[in-house]
Amino acid sequence: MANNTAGVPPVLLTIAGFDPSAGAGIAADLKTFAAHNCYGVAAITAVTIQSTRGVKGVQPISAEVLRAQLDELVKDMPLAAVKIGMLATRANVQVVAELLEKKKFPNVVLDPVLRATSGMELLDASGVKELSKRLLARATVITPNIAEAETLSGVPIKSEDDMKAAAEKLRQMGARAVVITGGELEKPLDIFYDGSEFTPFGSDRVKSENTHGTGCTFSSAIAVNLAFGRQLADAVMLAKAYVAKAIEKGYSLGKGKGPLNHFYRYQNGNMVRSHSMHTPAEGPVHAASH
Ligand code: PXL
Repeated sequence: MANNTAGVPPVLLTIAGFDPSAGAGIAADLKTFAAHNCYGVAAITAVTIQSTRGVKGVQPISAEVLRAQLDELVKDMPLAAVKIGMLATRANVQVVAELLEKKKFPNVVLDPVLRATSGMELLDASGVKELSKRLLARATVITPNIAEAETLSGVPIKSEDDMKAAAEKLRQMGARAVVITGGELEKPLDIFYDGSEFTPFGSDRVKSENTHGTGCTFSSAIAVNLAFGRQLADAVMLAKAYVAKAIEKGYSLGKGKGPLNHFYRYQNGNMVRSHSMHTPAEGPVHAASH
C-alpha cells in the first residue's frame, strides 16, 4: 500500500520530563500537539514520581541518553517547532544548548521550568545559571511564571509594573520575547513583551481546580501556533484561549489537581460520544441506539 504522504502534519518536538499521571510534561505536550492536528515527538529529560497531588520525586535522565534521543530524532525528520520544558540538570541544559547552537530551528519555545507548584526542584541550581547563559537567547519566546521570572531576572514581582520590569530584564539578558504568566494572581494577568511594547493579556479566573499541566500546555500551544506560521503575539493569544477552555473542561480525577481536557474541541458534537470505545469515524461496533 502506498504511504500517505499527502496529509503529513507539522512535526513538533518536546524536550521535557515525564509525569506518570499524564497531566504535565511530555504527555501534556503531546496531547496539545495532537489536539491541534500536529504530530508530536518527545525526548525525555527526567522521570518524575507524581500524581494529581504533586511531584514526589525526580529521576533525571543522563545527558548521554538525552543527547542520543535528540540526535536520532533530528536526523530523521524536520521539526516545525521545538518546545523545551523541564530539563532537571545542568548537563541536560548543555545538551539542549548544543542542539540549538547546531540546528537552527525555526520556532523554539522555552518554558523555563524550575520548580513544581508543589515545591519540588525540577532544575538544579547550576542548571538555572546555565539556562540563563545559554538557552534564553536561543528561544523565540520564553514563558516563565511569576516565580520563574523572579528567579531568572532577580526582580521581585508584586505588581504589573514589576512584571514589566522583569520582562525588560529578561530581554536584556538575551531573551527575544517573553510571556510572564500570572495565572495564579487574584486577577489573572499575562504580560507579553517582545522589546517593542508590553501587551497585557488579562482574563477572568476560570473556576476549576483542574489546572495540572497548565504551563506545559500553554507553551506547547504557542509552539503549535508558531509551527502553523502565526505571528508570535497571535500565537500567544490563541494559546491562552485554548488553555482557558481546556482548564474549564478539565477532568476532576485523582485526589489533587486534575488534568486539563486537551480534546474539548472534539467532544462537543458527534466526534466522540460518552465513553464508547469507537468514534463514528471508526465505524460503529454496535448498531447505533440513538
Ligand atoms: O509545570 C512544570 C512541570 C513541567 N514538567 C514536568 C512537571 C512539571 C510540574 O510538576 O512534572 C514533568
